Amino acid sequence: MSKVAVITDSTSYIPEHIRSEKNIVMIPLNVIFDNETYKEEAEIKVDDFYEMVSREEKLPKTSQPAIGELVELLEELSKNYDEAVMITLSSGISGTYQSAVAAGEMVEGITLHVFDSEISCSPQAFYVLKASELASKGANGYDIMNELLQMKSNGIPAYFLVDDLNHLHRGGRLNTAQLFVGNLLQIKPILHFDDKKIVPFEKVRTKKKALKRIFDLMDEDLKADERATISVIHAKREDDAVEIAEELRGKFVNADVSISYFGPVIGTHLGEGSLGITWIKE
Ligand code: MYR
Repeated sequence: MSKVAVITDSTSYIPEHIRSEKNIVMIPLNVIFDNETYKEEAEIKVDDFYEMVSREEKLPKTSQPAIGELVELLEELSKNYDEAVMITLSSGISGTYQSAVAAGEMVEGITLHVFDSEISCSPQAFYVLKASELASKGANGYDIMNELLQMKSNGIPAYFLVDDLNHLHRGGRLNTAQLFVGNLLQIKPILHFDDKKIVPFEKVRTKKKALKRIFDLMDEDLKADERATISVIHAKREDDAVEIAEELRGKFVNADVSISYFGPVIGTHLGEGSLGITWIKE
């Protein structure tokens, strides 16, 4: 039986205790404040990050893990595993996927399968948790990849809102035309991923209306008694996230509703105040 390691990059924001319980290996992306580089989740935690953003004059930048770190990780894993499945954030917003593929080609003694989640954060975590469940049951890398591809083709709805579109534009993850329309019409677009990239899903005028629209989309997709996993994601808006999660628990009585966060790397590009909702049917 092939022994398979499951690797995620840090942007799935799976809490440390769950990673260690489920034997999930994490490789961090970096945030850079004025030439000082921090590995998120390891050297800078989410609360310290938002505190630093409010203190520092210059806004932070981000970077993918260095190929050397990926190579080192794979060499280490090759001592105990035959294969590894690595689930990355979307290749349309980060070079992490490409670097992982390159690292996999450089290391002998372990076969690396790299899965492009085409998204990030909690929806990426859904794939990671599935991969770890399958690996623990003895599935090989190809079977795990096929299962993840099936999940992708079933679709994982995910919508998010930002207070200020300029963060996404400044980091090159939203094009100028989209920024212009949003700012000119003072619109708070509901954003989502299409073909690996961030695009407006619908143009709505207020955050309240945007949340109502996302709730409507959930009603169309999920029956009130359906079993599902729902995640409410926030960038330093815990009170809002708690309120939304409570409302969702009341609406979808058999759903497992939890709260996650936009950590340092994703928070750099979305900005404080962002909110997201994603769900997956059982
Ligand atoms: C890098 O420097 O390689 C990381 C770039 C990360 C870009 C993040 C853009 C925002 C992603 C939002 C995800 C929302 C998922 C619900």
